[in-house]
Amino acid sequence: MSLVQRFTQALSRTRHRLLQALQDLRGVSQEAALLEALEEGLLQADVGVELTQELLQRLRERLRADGSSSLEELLRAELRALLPEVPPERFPGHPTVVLLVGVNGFGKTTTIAKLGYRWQQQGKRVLFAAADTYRAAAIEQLQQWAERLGVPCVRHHYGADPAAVAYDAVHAARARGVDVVLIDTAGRLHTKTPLMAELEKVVRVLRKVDPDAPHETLLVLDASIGHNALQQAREFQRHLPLTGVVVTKLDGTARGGMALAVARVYGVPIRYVGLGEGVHDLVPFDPEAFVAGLLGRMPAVSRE
Ligand SMILES: Nc1nc2c(ncn2[C@@H]2O[C@H](COP(=O)(O)OP(=O)(O)OP(=O)(O)O)[C@@H](O)[C@H]2O)c(=O)[nH]1
Ligand SMILES: [Mg+2]
Repeated sequence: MSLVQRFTQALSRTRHRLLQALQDLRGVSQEAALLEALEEGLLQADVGVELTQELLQRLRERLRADGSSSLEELLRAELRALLPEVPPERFPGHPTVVLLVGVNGFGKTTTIAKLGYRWQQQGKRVLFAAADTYRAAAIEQLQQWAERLGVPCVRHHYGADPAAVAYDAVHAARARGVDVVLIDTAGRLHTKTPLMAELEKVVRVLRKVDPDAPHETLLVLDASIGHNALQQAREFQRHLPLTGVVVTKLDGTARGGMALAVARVYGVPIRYVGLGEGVHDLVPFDPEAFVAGLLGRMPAVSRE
């Protein structure tokens, strides 16, 4: 399946919501009615109030300035312009250290398995670090993925300092000639030990081993929570040097429009997208394919 097909499939429910209002308008051709329907659709698809208003404002201006392009063409261009280019994967470290952070249940551990599989397929030697020492069964969950993939997994006991696990993992990786270390972290936001302080310490300790580590800090966001996920995860951005976002569970949700606001909120691009629970279900984010999947073949609407 091509990337466009995968995005088209994953975004079918979101697309349905976005286009429903326009579909209902078939035959109506007043610009105001079209824009109103589009506004409704964007809100339904969880693009968010702020960004929806901004998009509509820009569309109005462009419709005024450009008499020949269709609404669909202008909308495609505006949506595409919201999504920054995705930087290529790079592995500058020895080992390259990738830290995954995010609210609990959003998909960090599963994403580690998927990324581990992806990079293994590219011939890289991968190691997992079980630095979620907090949630019951978190270590076993990562260990199970590691066993399935045949990847070494550095683990301590529950309650251990996550920074110590990260530190040991990088040393073990060096000793074994591993290319990439993927660090799993806890996701709870409200407990006695502040998670952000704990994660900041992980970063500090990693930098003692390699001043450039972590080479990637990926924030994991759950698309099915929709726009709320952006608010819930804002703390991570304040405390950590994010380099990208992974949007999980895009499959099956009708809230995929939230992805459009991600770069705006965090100032970093979406790097990967999760489209299912298996190790194959991760694709690099592709702005063109995303917009193509989001809009599909829009119902024909005339401007006249
Ligand atoms: N459908 C679907 N399910 C996913 C995806 N990514 C993760 N999941 C599921 O979401 C659930 C939570 O995933 P985890 O990887 O355990 O999430 P986590 O962020 O590590 O959670 P904590 O360890 O509790 O902080 C699991 O049941 C996963 O199978 C995805 O892209 N699509
Ligand atoms: Mg986890």
